[in-house]
Amino acid sequence: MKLSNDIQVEMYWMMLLSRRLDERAWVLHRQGKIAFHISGIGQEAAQVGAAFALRRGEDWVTPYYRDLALMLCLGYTPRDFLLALSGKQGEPTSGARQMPSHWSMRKANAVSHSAPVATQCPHAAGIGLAIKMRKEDKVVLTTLGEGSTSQGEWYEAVNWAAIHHLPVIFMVENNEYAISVPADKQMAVASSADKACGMGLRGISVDGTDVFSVYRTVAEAVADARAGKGPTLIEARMYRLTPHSSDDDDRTYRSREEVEEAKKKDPLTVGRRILEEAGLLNQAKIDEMEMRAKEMVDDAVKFAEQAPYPDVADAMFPVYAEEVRRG
Ligand SMILES: Cc1ncc(C[n+]2csc(CCOP(=O)(O)OP(=O)(O)O)c2C)c(N)n1
Ligand SMILES: [Mg+2]
Repeated sequence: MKLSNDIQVEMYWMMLLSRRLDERAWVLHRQGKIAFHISGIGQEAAQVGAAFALRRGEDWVTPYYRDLALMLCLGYTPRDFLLALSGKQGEPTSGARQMPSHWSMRKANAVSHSAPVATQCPHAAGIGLAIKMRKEDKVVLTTLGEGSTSQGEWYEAVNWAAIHHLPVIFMVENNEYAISVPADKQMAVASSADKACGMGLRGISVDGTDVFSVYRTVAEAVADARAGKGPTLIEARMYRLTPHSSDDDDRTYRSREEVEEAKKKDPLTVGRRILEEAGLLNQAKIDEMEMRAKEMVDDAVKFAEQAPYPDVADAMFPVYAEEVRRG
């Protein structure tokens, strides 16, 4: 479970790349070049920490819409993301039919989710059951927001996974809001992890702004799942630093002071401090990473700009397809 120095720096890099890509999506939206963006800014540490605790490509993931950093760790590329944002041909998750950020990736065992929140959780429980029945050495990670833990699907999935000791990790990315609804109007307990005791599984709350704390917590849950000890519910605490989506104005329900205060616990700042104190990161290295990220984001934007839109005739596939074409 000990992370090498190189891996620790790589984890910071993944957070940084995700952040710069996400920021560019906001710019493109405000320029009128893309129609919609839903952001993962502020949630990168939880996503990268969790991804690095998996055997990527072997384990299964049923993610949710904020998981850009998680998906990048699984092999999704900036070009893939820009194709999705632009609705262009070649977009790998659905050929540009889905909304952006409804991730899926066959080679990464990442399963697409639908727009109703928490529906990815029963999928995870089902995959967990299949893994158990086939006696495979695999686990499933599913993620969701704290607001989504009010959903029936979530309770059903967690209950089922707990009863049958399924190898599932439920990671709640508690960013304090469900659009305009604050967490204390969503649940009467202080943490979504407290809900675990009513369903008979372990519940752990972790600082979701510290990539390494999340890594350790998820790695332990993964080890338990592989050892047949069943599921774990993890709540990663963080703050949604942007509005809910490009169509939301968060000034109507929270103060600027509150948002500014939360920026002190920006996952990039937290990660940078830890790595600098360990002597693993310095300004020169960060400058190099920033340059690399900018090049990759610029390249992705150009690539998507030049890509054609999907063929109109393709709109009927796969709804009316006679054969299943595999992408
Ligand atoms: C069943 C359902 N109800 C309402 C919505 C509209 N909706 C989309 S995202 C969202 C907020 C979810 O909040 P949370 O689970 O905390 O995730 P976050 O967006 O904060 O990451 C809502 C209400 C939906 N997609 N599905
Ligand atoms: Mg939320």
